[in-house]
Amino acid sequence: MALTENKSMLSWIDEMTELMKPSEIVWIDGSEEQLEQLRKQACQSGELIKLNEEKLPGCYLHRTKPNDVARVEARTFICANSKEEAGPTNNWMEPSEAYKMLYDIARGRYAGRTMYIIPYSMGPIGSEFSKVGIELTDSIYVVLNMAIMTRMGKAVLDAFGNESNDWVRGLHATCDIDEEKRYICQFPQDNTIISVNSAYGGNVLLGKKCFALRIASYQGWKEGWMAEHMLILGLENPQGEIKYVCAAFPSACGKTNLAMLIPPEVYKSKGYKVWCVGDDISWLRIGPDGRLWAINPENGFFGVAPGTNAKSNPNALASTRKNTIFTNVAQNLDDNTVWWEGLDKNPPVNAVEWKGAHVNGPEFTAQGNKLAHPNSRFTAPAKNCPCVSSEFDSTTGVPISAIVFGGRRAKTAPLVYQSRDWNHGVFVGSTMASETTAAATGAVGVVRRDPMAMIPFCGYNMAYYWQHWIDMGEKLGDKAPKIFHVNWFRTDDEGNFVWPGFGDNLRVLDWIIKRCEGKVGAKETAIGYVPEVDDINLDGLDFTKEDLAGVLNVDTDLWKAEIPGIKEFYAKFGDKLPEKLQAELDTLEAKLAE
Ligand code: OXD
Ligand code: MN
Repeated sequence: MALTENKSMLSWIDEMTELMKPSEIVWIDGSEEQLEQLRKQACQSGELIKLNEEKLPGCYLHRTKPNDVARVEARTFICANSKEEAGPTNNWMEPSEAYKMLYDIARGRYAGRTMYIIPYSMGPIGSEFSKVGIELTDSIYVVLNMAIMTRMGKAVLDAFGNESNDWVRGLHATCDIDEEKRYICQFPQDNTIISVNSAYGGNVLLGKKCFALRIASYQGWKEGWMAEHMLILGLENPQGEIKYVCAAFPSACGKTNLAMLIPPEVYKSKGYKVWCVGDDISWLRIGPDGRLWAINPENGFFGVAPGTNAKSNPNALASTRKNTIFTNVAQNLDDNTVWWEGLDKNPPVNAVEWKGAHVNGPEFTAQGNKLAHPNSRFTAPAKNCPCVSSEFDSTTGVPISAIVFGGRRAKTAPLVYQSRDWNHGVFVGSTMASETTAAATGAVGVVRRDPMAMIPFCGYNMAYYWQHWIDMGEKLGDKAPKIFHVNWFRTDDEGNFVWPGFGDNLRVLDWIIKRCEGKVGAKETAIGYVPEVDDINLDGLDFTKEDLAGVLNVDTDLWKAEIPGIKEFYAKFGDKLPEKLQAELDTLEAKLAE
């Protein structure tokens, strides 16, 4: 029986039922009973493996097909009405052609299968920030992951009511997991997402990247708010005051680690604490007080497992100890637990590697093989996190004091700098870049531009997106958060990272908050404000002031060498590039020439 009487929902579901021809239809009501029954069913079919109930209560392991282990940007399309609206950084397909192609691929593909109807809310149910979606899927794995990553079930529909048509349609069909016919398509003008031939998280948990970033960034543009690829954290000082920061880094630059940071001892002992509101996405609106407020639209973490350990991120590890779904990690058959590279130094002897082969872990890894896929994941409830913020479910969100951009740069960007003002900050975000590492591409030091870490996720022309940022800054006026850039990845001449990173990044956050409060000065450089060496607290750290001066150094020649790359990147946007950004580029060039 349908869980809603909303006509726009029911008629779309009817249309999709006609197209997909499911043998059975199940509405997901969000009850623990129903989810438990689905877990049992998935264990019987082999889709999930139940892990050790004592050591990992409520945890399961899932293996995807080896050809389906990551987001596929080359097969991700923004089906805007015109190519120009999708912009030069997105793949584009004409919407009617895309619908035809996708419906041809998907037609009848639920035959003999169950269609699960998942009503979900991105953001706390009933919050003004929140948006509702319906995902149709034939995968229990998707249902169970969505149950962790979103607020879902009947309560969402009850709060949404029967009138509104403002909800996102999401169709997922597993089909044959055929890479050649895999498509992840967003139709921003129609509030619609269609994903076929994949069963991997980022491509099929439609609430996450597809909705909360691609569709939502478009909605934010039209409706006057912002959807960003940003973590949200709260930094509590010994007086109990909490200041909130949003930060955007490209994938694989440590967002989850920063979001759950454990302060170094000198800070902890004084009473400093870090609270995690979100590790990946934030939705930002101007509040009644004129400040910028943020919520995390998600309800869980879809984190990369390899490298997560008791030292790098104890809070993330703790989050995975119950009610978690692991994807493509290794299984330890001796105690039916999980393992991944970087968890500890002891790969299990009696192991099943991520593709399902039974191997001797130490021998297998000694031969250079990976037991867990490098993009293996945990899907963990946010409430599991020991440092989850008390504001996590707040319907009004948290007020943002600072926005931090970051990238992986060996030499150019200093440890931290502050933009001169909002528009300069937008310029800094728009020129964000990371250098590739040898492990990733074989070509070391290739600069990849990833503005605001949104290159794979902006649902419309990035030039319009930048203009939207500029417009938001105008509305915020002097209540706008201050904008910073950080780089934890400066290297010495031997290629070793200089700054210790991890928990010690709090020392940089501390400076950022002091700047927001006007409690500390700074040195003006061509690229913005850089800390004075005495203003970053190095207590308890084996790191000299000379070392610090080294990572704070702004090398004018290197920055001059940056300019042609920025120009080349901006040129892609032609006359759509906001004038204010061109002006910022001219200012930078002039300041570097001084
Ligand atoms: C992610 C990503 O999975 O950014 O969060 O790739
Ligand atoms: Mn991400």
